[in-house]
Amino acid sequence: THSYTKYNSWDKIQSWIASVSSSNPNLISRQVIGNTYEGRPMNVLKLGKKSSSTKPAIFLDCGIHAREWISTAFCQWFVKEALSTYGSDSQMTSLLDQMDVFVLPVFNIDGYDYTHKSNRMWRKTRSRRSGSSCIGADPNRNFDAGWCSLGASSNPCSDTFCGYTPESEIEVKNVAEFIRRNKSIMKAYITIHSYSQLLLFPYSYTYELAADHSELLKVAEGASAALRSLYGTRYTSGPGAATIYPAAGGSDDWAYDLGVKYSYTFELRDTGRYGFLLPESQIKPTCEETMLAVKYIAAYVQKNL
Ligand code: 0X9
Ligand code: ZN
Ligand code: ZN
Repeated sequence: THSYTKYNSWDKIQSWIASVSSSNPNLISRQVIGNTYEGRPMNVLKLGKKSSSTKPAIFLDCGIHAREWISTAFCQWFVKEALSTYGSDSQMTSLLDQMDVFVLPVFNIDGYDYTHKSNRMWRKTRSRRSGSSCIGADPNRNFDAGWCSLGASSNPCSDTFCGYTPESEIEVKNVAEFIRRNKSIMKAYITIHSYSQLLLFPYSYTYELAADHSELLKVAEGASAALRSLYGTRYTSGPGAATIYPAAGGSDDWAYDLGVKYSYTFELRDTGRYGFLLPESQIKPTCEETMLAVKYIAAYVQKNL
């Protein structure tokens, strides 16, 4: 059975998606944005008070990389907290009254399922192409943002394989199409990864600073301070290229260049002791502190609509 403090299998997450999305029709609905390579439906949950007019929105995704299980746990936590604190937490209430939050609980479902059944350290998608026996591409190298120019590999066997063309991975195409279709309402893009305790923003495909660099940095530092206030967990903020490494084709850079100004990549706990194998006992504290950072960004976006 599904638990917010465990790493749930895809099957459990899938039935959770069905039940949570029918639990409160005034606050949550779901839509399928396409299927994965292996045919699994990609559900996006829309959180927000039902309204007759179209609301500005935030897009949040988890599980771009298969082995980063704490990421996937966070999206489930976010949905739970949104539903359970709407009406009592003034910030969540005001956020969901004014905006919609689109949550993609697992971006790379095929890969995630594979990490549960075969190889815990799998990162990429599970797509195949004739001519190579190697499987999958790195979804966070497959977006159309300086594609495959830097920090990505054109070798299909590499863990950072950029794919055969931008958006060659159907999961990337489905998300990109959804965000393009909803471009006029998308005010923020937040993507959750692990690990290293970083809050990154564009760019990663170049060392050049983004036009909105100082504002993005200011908001990231505010969000990191909010996160740290709970348990003292320290995060470093900065542009991807200079803060972690240069790497082209990422979703954050792509969303930013599309016009979604507040574009952030979280790298959750820890700093390497457990790495991708973060114990389940850390799910709750990690998610609770991360909520504060995500809510900080959301509040800033809301205030500046
Ligand atoms: O390399 C990545 O895709 C991310 N780190 S991870 O360890 N989770 O794989 C960092 C992504 C930063 N943003 C871009 N490179 N665009
Ligand atoms: Zn990642
Ligand atoms: Zn809570």
